Amino acid sequence: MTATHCPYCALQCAMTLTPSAGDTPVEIAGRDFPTNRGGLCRKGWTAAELLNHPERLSSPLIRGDDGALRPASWEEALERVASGIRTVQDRHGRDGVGVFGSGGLSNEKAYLLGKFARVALRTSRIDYNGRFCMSSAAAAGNRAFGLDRGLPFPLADLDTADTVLLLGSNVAETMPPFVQHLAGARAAGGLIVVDPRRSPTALLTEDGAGTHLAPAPKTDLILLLGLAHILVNRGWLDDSYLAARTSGVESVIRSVAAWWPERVQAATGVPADVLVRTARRLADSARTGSCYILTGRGVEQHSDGTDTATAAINLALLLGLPGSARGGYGTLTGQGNGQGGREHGQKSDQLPGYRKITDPAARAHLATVWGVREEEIPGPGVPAVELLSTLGLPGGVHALLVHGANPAVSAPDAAAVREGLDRLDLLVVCDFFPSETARQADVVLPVLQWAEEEGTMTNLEGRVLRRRRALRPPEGARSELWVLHRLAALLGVPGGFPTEPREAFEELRRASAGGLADYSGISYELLDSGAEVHWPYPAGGGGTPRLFRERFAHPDGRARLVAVRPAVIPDGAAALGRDEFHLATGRLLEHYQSGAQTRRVTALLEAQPEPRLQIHPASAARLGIMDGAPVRVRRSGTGPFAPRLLCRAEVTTFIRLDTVFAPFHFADGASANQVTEAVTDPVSGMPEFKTTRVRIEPVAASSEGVTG
Ligand SMILES: Nc1nc2c(c(=O)[nH]1)N[C@H]1C(S)=C(S)[C@@H](COP(=O)(O)OP(=O)(O)OC[C@H]3O[C@@H](n4cnc5c(=O)[nH]c(N)nc54)[C@H](O)[C@@H]3O)O[C@H]1N2
Ligand SMILES: Nc1nc2c(c(=O)[nH]1)N[C@H]1C(S)=C(S)[C@@H](COP(=O)(O)OP(=O)(O)OC[C@H]3O[C@@H](n4cnc5c(=O)[nH]c(N)nc54)[C@H](O)[C@@H]3O)O[C@H]1N2
Ligand code: SF4
Ligand SMILES: [Mo]
Repeated sequence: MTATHCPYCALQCAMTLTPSAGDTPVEIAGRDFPTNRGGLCRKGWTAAELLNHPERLSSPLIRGDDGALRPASWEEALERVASGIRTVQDRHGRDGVGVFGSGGLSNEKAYLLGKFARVALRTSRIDYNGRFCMSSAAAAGNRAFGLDRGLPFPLADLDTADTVLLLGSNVAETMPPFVQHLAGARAAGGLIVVDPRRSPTALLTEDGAGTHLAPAPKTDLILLLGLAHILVNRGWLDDSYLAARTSGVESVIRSVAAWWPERVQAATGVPADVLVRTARRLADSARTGSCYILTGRGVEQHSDGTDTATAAINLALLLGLPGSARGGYGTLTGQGNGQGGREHGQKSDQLPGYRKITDPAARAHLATVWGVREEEIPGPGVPAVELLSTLGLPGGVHALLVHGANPAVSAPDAAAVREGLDRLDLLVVCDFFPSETARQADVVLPVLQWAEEEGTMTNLEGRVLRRRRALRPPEGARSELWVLHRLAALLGVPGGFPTEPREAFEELRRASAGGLADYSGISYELLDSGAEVHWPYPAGGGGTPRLFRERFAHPDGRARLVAVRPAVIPDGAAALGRDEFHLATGRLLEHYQSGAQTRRVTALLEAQPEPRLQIHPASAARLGIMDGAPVRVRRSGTGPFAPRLLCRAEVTTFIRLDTVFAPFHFADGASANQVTEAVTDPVSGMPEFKTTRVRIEPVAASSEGVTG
């Protein structure tokens, strides 16, 4: 029996794997752990089916002259990659090669991938799918606290909360075992869910358990300014905390002055009296109980996501919560290693230990650890959406290495990304399944799955944990560390790329030492001893389950309130043209991300075989759309040949009249990212997945099929 963790989301539910003689090589059982307490969701329970799946890649593939992918030896495939990289770099310079990483990679892989880009490829062009996921909340956290760790406290602290304000997060589907940590707040009637949909999480507020606020999409910033306005006006601020622990409060007080409740009601649709009641609840709880404010992708994946997360942090600071024993602010990290993945150097502007690549001291430290000259380390690159927009174009990237992402499905304006991937001289994809991105590749390299290798992950609480090997990998697949090691050697960098995860972790410890995300006191032995390990964990010190208790991470020790303002002030429904809707995209319980994994699990695909567009009955009736009927969704203002999302309608009262919702887990014409736009937040580079203006048409049954 092997004790490990789920391959999917950032809750990193603990599980045991027991060898099995049945259809799957192991049997999965939940294991007691602070985040899941033995519980697993449907994705976790069924994860073993992918280990011996018939579509599992077991040999490298190379695109032949006939245009088809054919099996090849590792030697031939790696030589093809290395020579392709050399050709592109000769022609276009070092930055002609790009790397696209992932918050799904273990800490060891993420670290060595960043090092591979900077030391073996010497390219600045590396970024990762976490840019789609955590970048706005990370930017806001860095700005306010001087440090970004999703939850600066253990998840179990939520258990004692009597009030939890959950903005743009649907944990009932995205992290089902999380819901048990909301039991206290629900029992106290204090779960407040902010979501334009009556999502399964919003339903948890029913029967006296709390309140559901359903603002128009992308009006959360105004909603938060409105709540802050009420706190200020009623004198419900924690003045002594603000004086002792923060700076910038005056400018925030001024900036919320104009957001009186009736004005906020007009912009968001949330009634003024509900706003006042919500503010009172937060203030009472912060004073006498325990109050948490949490954000998810619903408020972060907008072009103003950093400012919206900042407004949520400001609200928490006005209430005196961050770093106190009476509550806090946190963002719910998404991918399995979404936290660790953003600490070890996959970000275009970052070096390991959450260091800035422009900081001379950081560069000098890494130059020593890596045994290179400081000036050999490239400068900052460009964030993911920009990187993907340059594929195959002059001055852009002409070869791309993809590790742990499926941007052909998950990137905004995915059809344009697929065209860019086609323009590349060389696309190399490491995966264990023929994902949509892998299908476009010139070389596909089959790597190991979670239960076949050792490693560490860092969950949404900044808790570092061990992933353990329970199975022998299939013949033909190789570990990603081995791939990087071999490729580096072929590129003339024979040393410095260990193939053993433990050795990679030892180097990561040194690389992170002294950085914000300091792992230097953590070892495999420590993790295996069952110790609770939260970073920062400096050598010779201890871990940090609760951050900011004494001071924030800015040099003056204070948290910064930063005044933020909405860029555009929507005028209620008038912001939309006639027959226009806000398309919000997001998740279903059964599928994970681009669906590359979960669309291959029988029970999950049977439960959710295709996307459905949630639309309100009144809107559907106006457009002549019946429940279950095929519809075509197109971005407003696009021409007749622009990409469309084709799916069936799900007519439901659980959504606002002006909003429709589609999951993004499906491919090709059923991909929601056919319609989303590559618009990004100016601070973080986070794409706006959560609002696109669309028009919807019923599809005559005979004119076009609906794909699943
Ligand atoms: N089942 C499942 N679980 C997952 C994942 C998965 O793919 N599938 N992925 C993991 C990852 S990487 C992530 S990042 C997390 C994401 O976890 P969540 O953030 O919980 O997931 P989403 O469905 O993207 O968005 C949450 C909610 O935001 C709402 N929303 C949309 N627009 C707005 C808005 O303008 N304002 C507000 N207030 N709400 C809005 C949507 O209606 C939706 O219910 O989930 C993780 N867990
Ligand atoms: N419209 C819309 N689009 C979105 C979002 C949204 O809410 N709406 N959410 C965004 C968010 S938050 C995220 S996080 C992204 C994620 O989107 P993607 O980056 O596409 O994520 P996955 O589908 O998890 O893709 C992971 C791929 O890597 C493979 N893989 C898994 N583990 C490993 C590994 O260790 N090594 C290697 N080499 N491969 C591995 C899997 O088989 C899979 O093919 O999608 C974003 N896209
Ligand atoms: S909640 Fe996340 S970590 Fe837990 S079982 Fe489900 S997918 Fe896995
Ligand atoms: Mo994510």
